[in-house]
Amino acid sequence: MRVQRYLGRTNQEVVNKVKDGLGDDAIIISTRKIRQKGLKGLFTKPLIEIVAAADRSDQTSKKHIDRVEPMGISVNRDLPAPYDNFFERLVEKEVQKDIALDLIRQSQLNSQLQAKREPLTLLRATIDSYIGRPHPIPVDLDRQIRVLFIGPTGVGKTTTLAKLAAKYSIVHGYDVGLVTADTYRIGAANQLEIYSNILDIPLEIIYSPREIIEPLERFQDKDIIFIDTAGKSIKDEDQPEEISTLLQLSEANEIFLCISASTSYQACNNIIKSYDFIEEYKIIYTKADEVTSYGNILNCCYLSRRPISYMTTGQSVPDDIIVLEPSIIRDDLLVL
Ligand SMILES: Nc1nc2c(ncn2[C@@H]2O[C@H](COP(=O)(O)OP(=O)(O)OP(=O)(O)O)[C@@H](O)[C@H]2O)c(=O)[nH]1
Ligand SMILES: [Mg+2]
Repeated sequence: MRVQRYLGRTNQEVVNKVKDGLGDDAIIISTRKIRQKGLKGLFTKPLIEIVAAADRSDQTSKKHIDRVEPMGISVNRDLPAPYDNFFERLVEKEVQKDIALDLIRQSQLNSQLQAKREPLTLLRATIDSYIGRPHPIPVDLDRQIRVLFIGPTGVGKTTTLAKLAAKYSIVHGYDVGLVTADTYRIGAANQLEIYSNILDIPLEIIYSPREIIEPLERFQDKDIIFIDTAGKSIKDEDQPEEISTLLQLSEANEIFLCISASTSYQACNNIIKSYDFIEEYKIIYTKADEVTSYGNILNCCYLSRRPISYMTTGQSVPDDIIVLEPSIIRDDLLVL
């Protein structure tokens, strides 16, 4: 993938430069207006900057673009056909209006570059690029993996953990250990104990984040350790410190934030903000079987800018979990 930055006075001028530089198959990654620095900038029109990328399979050093940053522009909502219909459809599927517009504007810009492609094809590609590739736990493990589950109360953390623990132990044949740090709710540890007995996987219970050290020592020969945490309200002020301590002491290398697929735009915004203190995590969208469209998942992807991983589709352990390919969301949003 070759990535280039182009500047010009008008959109059309910059798009032409992109075409000349990267060819007709380039895709626009971001666009923004920039002002020149100093006094001169106050008296001159801002320039348009477009960053675009093109596949260059002949290149030895490839920069892998995993996901595209949304443009974050607001526009005139007077859209030409067929984009006006796409806009209506996305909004009907609960995509936030500003996000739907952003997607459409990005697709329109790309249509200036790739005139041969259908608008629907361009919109599909734009949605995919906003969602990004999924990052599930690797199947080929070459070292011990420690997987930590976090998220609001009742979203399905423990059930999702049990699904993945069952898959990695039964299907992939790995030696698995379970730790639960959830001793807040009566019966919480018991819930995981039941899975531990059924799956014949050992479980350790800890009563404070600092107690994680010993179970990890006992599990030092395990291939993969799943760590469950208590669901917390985003208003809980102790949460960042507790999770940070657990993260630090457990040296977790896979962190999954579970968010319900029905989470509204505003609620998702609040959740994402409350977990901002974590440098790297991936999102699992749970309870997808309980929603009629995946618009809120797209909203959340847009807001979080974090990688996606899995989607859970029911209560059954271990069956109701899939790797979340962007096409699953995109096809739902674009089907009438
Ligand atoms: N419909 C549906 N229900 C689910 C799914 N995943 C979990 N559940 C149900 O959601 C409820 C809560 O699941 P838990 O796994 O206990 O959720 P949790 O996030 O661990 O809850 P706390 O630990 O209390 O914060 C249970 O009744 C699960 O069976 C799913 O994908 N679809
Ligand atoms: Mg739980």
